Amino acid sequence: MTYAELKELYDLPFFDLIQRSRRAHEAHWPENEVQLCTLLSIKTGGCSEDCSYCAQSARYSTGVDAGRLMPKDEIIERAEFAKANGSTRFCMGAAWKGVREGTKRFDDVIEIVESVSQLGMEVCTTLGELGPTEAQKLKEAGVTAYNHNIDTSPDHYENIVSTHTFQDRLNTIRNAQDAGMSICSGGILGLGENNEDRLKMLEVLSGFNPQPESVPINSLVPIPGTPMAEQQGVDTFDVIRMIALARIAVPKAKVRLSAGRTQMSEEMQALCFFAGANSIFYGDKLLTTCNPQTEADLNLLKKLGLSPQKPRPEMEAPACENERPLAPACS
Ligand code: SAM
Ligand code: DTB
Ligand code: SF4
Repeated sequence: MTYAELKELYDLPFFDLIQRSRRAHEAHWPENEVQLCTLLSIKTGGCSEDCSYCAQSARYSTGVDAGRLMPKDEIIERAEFAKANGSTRFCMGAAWKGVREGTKRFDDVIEIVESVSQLGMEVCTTLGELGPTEAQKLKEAGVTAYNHNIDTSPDHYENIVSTHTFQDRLNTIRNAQDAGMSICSGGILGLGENNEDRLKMLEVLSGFNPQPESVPINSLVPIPGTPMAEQQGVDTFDVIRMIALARIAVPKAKVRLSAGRTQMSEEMQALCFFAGANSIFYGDKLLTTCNPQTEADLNLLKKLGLSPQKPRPEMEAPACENERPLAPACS
């Protein structure tokens, strides 16, 4: 969808917008299901990048120490626990600029993915930049989806990160798609962006070919010590509008209500589900920050008559729909 189309929808009265997104939601996701995804930080902190929102950048004093890659056995144990608790996707995150073939770190990750992929959950990784070879190897090892967020608009990106570019993010996404992995890509609300930036972010996401399999919408968790520590929270209705727009712009994607849920009321989350969210991170920790307790999440789903989505471990990447380019080039 173009910026102009998104803007027209954004300017609708709130109820008109969520009525439209509800229709798109029901057309593609009639089952009243919510996907439960468990996140695990397999390598925490000490990252060379300067993403100004991130607790794990070595540039800021956030109290998050640099750790080593978690041993495989421990990761498998956590993945089995996640599966036993109803998660159908296991997402492993590493605080790296990226991974390179021929390094011990990459060989270790490949071994971990091979083992986790035997457990019958969708396997997602988020390891930073990938080249074509790394993407191919991860796909062969069993990664179903690669998470790489564009985070904000092309124009605003340089205000939040200086150690890599928006185009670098697009290149990794292209490499992951070319290797046959599904893409999980979304962004963060509350990075000092304006409405235009938010809509331009969605324009880029909806222009991917194929479109992302999932779109995480994170609300900034302000981390003391980072340049974003004092950012104002985003208005509740703006978050819901973005969920609604994501549902309309990328109708077949899972729209994941991601970071920031501990600050959201049950009523707000219910409106997000109504407007088109159908996935959450499940488990009491995200990467370094808190997430709602699992029991609270299960209770909320029950109260709303929603059920956890059934597993689809064989998930294939969506096919390209035509010869459109990946996304508008950065200017
Ligand atoms: N290093 C990898 C990367 O940059 O893609 C993977 C890990 S990174 C922490 C994954 C994503 O988490 C970021 O792209 C960002 O969208 C989200 N994130 C990180 N810190 C956050 C925060 N404080 N609040 C909200 N979302 C955050
Ligand atoms: C995504 O979009 N959000 C998740 C996951 N992908 C990797 C990460 C949220 C991190 C929130 C801050 C923290 O826990 O450090
Ligand atoms: Fe590193 Fe990813 Fe955090 Fe950026 S978002 S500092 S790349 S871990």
